Amino acid sequence: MAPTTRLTTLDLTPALSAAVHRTAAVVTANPYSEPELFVAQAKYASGSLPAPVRDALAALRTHQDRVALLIRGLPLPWLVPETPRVRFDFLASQTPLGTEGILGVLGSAVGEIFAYREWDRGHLVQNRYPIASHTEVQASSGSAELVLHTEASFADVSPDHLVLMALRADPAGKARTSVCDIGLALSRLTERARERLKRPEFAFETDQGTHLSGGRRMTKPQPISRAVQVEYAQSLVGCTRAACKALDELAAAFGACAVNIALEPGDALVIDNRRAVHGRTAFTPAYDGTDRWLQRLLLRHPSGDGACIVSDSRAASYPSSYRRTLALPN
Ligand SMILES: O=C(O)CCC(=O)C(=O)O
Ligand SMILES: [Fe+2]
Repeated sequence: MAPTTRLTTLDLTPALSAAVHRTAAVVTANPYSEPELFVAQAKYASGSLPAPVRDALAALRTHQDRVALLIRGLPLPWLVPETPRVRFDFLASQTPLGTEGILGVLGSAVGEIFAYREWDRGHLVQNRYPIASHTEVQASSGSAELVLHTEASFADVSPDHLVLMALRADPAGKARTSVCDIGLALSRLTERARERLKRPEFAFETDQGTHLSGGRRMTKPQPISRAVQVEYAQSLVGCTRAACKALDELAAAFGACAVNIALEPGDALVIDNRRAVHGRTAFTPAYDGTDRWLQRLLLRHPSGDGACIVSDSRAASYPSSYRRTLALPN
């Protein structure tokens, strides 16, 4: 059987979980309204994370053969409120749940926290749960299969890592987060397909596209595989027949090598976005306050400019129907 993606797991003992709780308690700033202060506090506090947690996060950052780390047993509040039914940034007030500091300290041990201004009104912590009008959309607020992708593929600034922390699991147990080691998948391809992925022959189909290929409007064709990183989304289209074939081979290799994880409350999955693709299986939300709820944090290498809110350079090329459904700003 083909090897599958290797996931490192760190199960926190009650003592370690309590130590993470004490570390995160230093982060008192509201990430939804005081982003700079939140980042500064999280960075300062992360230095006090217990050694096993700090070491596991550092190993993910530096070891080329590790693409994802699952930390289990994080300290969640006793009471998580009902899962909202509308976008978090549309709620009358964005009161922190008390879990944001945990994400902040874990994330700061891996990279620099940032968010996109066009998404969630620039919230540094993104609350993701199913929303009825997004059912079929390729977004983490949808519930149809969320196909494999690297986060923010082909954006000028894309995350080096991301953290997905579960506040509430899918009560029906169907939703699973998929992760696949890109290097492992590439090693299964023919040399011809691997070489083809380095050519600028891959684009997204969109009515806002500036390029035409086979009569279709597309974004500017790009290589999937670059010197230091691979960027991918299952919705990419090949602009030549050979490119389509290479994409098919890659999708099959991802399918063979991916692992699926049912995130439980208190689990945080830290993913290396340069070395792994991720997605989510389909599930059936109830929209009754009990649905699955994740909080997400995006991280990048120290940027030098210190900005924690950046622009999503892809925003103008999203299909108009996608922008309408997700109510993205113009
Ligand atoms: O819901 C999940 O498990 C994954 C969602 C996702 O891809 C994301 O939030 O970036
Ligand atoms: Fe994602």
